Amino acid sequence: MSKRSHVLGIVLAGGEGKRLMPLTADRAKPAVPFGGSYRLIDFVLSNLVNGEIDRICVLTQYKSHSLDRHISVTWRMSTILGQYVTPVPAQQRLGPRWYQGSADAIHQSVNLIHDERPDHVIVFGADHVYRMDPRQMLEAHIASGMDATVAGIRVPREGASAFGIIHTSDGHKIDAFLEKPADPPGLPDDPKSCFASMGNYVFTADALIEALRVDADDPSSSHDMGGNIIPMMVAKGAAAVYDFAGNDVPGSTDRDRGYWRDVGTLDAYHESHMDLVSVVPIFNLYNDEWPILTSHPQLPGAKFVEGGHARESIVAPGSILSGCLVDHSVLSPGTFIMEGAAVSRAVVLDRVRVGARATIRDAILDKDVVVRDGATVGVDKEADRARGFTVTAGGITAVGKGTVVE
Ligand code: ADQ
Repeated sequence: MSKRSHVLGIVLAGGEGKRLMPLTADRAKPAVPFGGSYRLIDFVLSNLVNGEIDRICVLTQYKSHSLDRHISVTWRMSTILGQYVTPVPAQQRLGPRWYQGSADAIHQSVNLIHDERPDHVIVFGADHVYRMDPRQMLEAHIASGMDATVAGIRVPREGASAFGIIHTSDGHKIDAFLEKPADPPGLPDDPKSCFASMGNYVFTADALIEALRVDADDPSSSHDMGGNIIPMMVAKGAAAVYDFAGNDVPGSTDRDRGYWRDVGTLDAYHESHMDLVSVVPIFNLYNDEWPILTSHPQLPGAKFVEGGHARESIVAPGSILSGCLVDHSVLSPGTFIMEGAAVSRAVVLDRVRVGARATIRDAILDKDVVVRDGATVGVDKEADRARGFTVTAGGITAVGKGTVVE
């Protein structure tokens, strides 16, 4: 058996994604569309599959219908070759309850690890936009001899309380791990930055199984990977950090090497779309040495008529831009925009209709939104709120699926 068959990939895809409402009103966060043609989960699955990790269980839970369908349709691999990507819904194997936290999700699915008998288990989150070669982290883990390795990245201290914060004095062994501390300590060499956990882990399989068992018996635990399992392993002196800055993905540009975004909020979601459309993109989707994979709908190419044009934008197939101007925007498949409409800094999901002379600015329009002729979104934030749209702290207006904007 080849070495890679001893690794099992587990993708945690059961998060609710409350802060992405209304995009997560009826789909799980990892199923949220991204970048015109993708779903968020395509990034982690592409990283694993490009890195030859090809036995992958995706643990799903909330509103998982569109996620399950996407995984089954897009990512089903060859069982003959022993490759698979399987959605595993919450099974209530250990009683009539849903998963409590991410560690409980793995514990309830521990039979998958027993069945596969891997030496190592790679546990990655499903909510991030990035490229990463997991083999490089796996090699570092094996070389360290530790039970667990946590991927870490420097992030600005402001906002770092959303993350697990890693303290290491030798750049290798984790001395302390604080899950989402209110006031995260800065780094000695850069007080304005923190070393954050990316929520991506590599475990020695036996050590993970044992830690999950101990955690399951602890009534005071919230059964969370970042909150409980990693701190338990750190306390044993058995956890190392893997510095993401050293991960070298084939075909990366100087600009996008080390790019990683947690798109957990609407502002972060909008901002990371803007990273795609700049002339020299901060995140480059056009890297064919490490492709971001998905299935594309059977649609004709985008069409531009009556002087309709787009600049610094991604326009997905099946779209028609008629006599309008689209600027710094990402349009998903089947977007129709009519004469005289102006769309700027917008993220538009599938099959949206924007009527003649409408104005869309700093906005996210979910699937099947219809903007009537002459209507506006994002121009008057008070009016947006009054109409029941979500307006973020960063001034982005989000309009929920199927809304008709008069
Ligand atoms: P969060 O992302 O806030 O922090 P969590 O909500 O547990 O942690 O989500 C982690 C991953 O697990 C996500 O992909 C989510 O979809 C999934 N998930 C959550 N609950 C689940 C459940 N019950 N069943 C299955 N999957 C579930 C984590 C770490 C931090 C780290 C950040 C980085 O805890 O330490 O800094 O990720 O974004």
